[in-house]
Amino acid sequence: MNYRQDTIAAIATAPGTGGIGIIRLSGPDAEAVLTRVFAPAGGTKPPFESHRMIYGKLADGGETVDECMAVLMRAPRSYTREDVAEIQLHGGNYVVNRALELCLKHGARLAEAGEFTRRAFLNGRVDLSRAEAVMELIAARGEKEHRAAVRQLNGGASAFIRGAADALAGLQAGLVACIDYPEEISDEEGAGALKEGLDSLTASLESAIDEHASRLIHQGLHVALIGRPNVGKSSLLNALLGENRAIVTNIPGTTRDTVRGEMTVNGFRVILTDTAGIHETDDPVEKIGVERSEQARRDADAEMLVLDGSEPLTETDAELLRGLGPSGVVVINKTDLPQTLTEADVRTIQPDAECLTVCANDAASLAPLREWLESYTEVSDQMALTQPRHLDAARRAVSHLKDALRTLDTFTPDVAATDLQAAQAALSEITGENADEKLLDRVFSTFCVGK
Ligand SMILES: Nc1nc2c(ncn2[C@@H]2O[C@H](COP(=O)(O)OP(=O)(O)OP(=O)(O)O)[C@@H](O)[C@H]2O)c(=O)[nH]1
Ligand SMILES: [Mg+2]
Repeated sequence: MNYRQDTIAAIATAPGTGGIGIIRLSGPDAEAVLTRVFAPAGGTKPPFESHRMIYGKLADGGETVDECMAVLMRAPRSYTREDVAEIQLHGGNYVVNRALELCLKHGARLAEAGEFTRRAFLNGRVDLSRAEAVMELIAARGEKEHRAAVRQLNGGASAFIRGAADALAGLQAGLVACIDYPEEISDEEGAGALKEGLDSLTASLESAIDEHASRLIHQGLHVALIGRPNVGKSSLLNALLGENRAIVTNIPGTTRDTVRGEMTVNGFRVILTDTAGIHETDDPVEKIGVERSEQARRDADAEMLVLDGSEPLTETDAELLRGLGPSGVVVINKTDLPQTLTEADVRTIQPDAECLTVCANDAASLAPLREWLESYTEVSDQMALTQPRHLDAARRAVSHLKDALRTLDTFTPDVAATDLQAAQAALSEITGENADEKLLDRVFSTFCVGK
């Protein structure tokens, strides 16, 4: 999409019926379009006073469409730094869509996804990382997602990347001096200082790439409850969620398909997946259920392997224990019954596994399980780079910096210069400096229309 100087319009509020619905216009004709569709009450005449809400009527020819409020925000004191008008209507589907049609009929063009924010970016109001933060803020479902978005919106990631880009520019200048004045700076001496600088820049970027926080923010923590039939997986799911999500009976094989539930831990979403008990079966439906359990186990970030403390360890238990990864926890359930399975049995197969004992019928006994989930959702308060696109660009920058370090070892500074340029290009993708249309299309296509 090419950036155009025309006037765009869109419904800025969510679809459906609400208290109010807002139409937003941006561009050189925002005021002209507003004047054509909106008649202020009390004799107010255009030109409208900037940033002042006025009451009036939205009219299509002689027909009143709605009584509404309108505000004009003259450039550059607006979201897009262009003239922006907003019309606040009664939030019915019909009224809002009719108002939009009216604006389109009177000279505006329907905005594309993210086009208002794209204009804010192109007019230099926000950099790309801050523009993306607007969308992250809208999408935030929990406290931590919200906090990360606000940090990004306040320029946290941008400031960090600009600092890194400045440091890199300094290193590039040093390298150019090495190339241009080889007689003044011996290669070895120059390369030594450069390498130190590259090392510290690489380390600072690597420590800012927070994969774990990024995944927690964008996907939440996915935990699968795994075990043979009747050990109490569904009971544990229900107890952790505090609701009767999955069916519980004393009949083995009660859960036949995966059942999901969400809870919040440390401000992050935790998605628990209860699964069908894993066992050998010829029943075709049960077979599919067991396959789904195994798939859920593979897809999850972490696994709760549930065992029944009131029964001896079975071959299926042992096999599941052998397959337990480092992100798994063993949960010995039914501790209210006489115990025939102990932690020592688990240790014979998985000597280092974390092992918790609980009783699904006793909420207080689940505290260690909740603590385990909490430890999994701990992140640094800084959360420097968490946006997937930023992580990808920062990772590429790090890889180019490492290439440069290797080339410096072979005293080929001109090759290193190319690596540093590539690193600089990757960093500037984050803030959007010199961003090409393709990158902007990719970023803004994820936005909603009207933002
Ligand atoms: N005494 C006692 N019974 C429990 C406990 N947890 C679960 N149960 C009982 O064990 C039986 C099986 O529980 P479920 O939660 O359905 O077990 P499941 O692992 O989901 O079983 P499937 O869906 O068949 O794989 C039910 O009768 C539960 O009431 C517990 O901690 N103590
Ligand atoms: Mg079950």
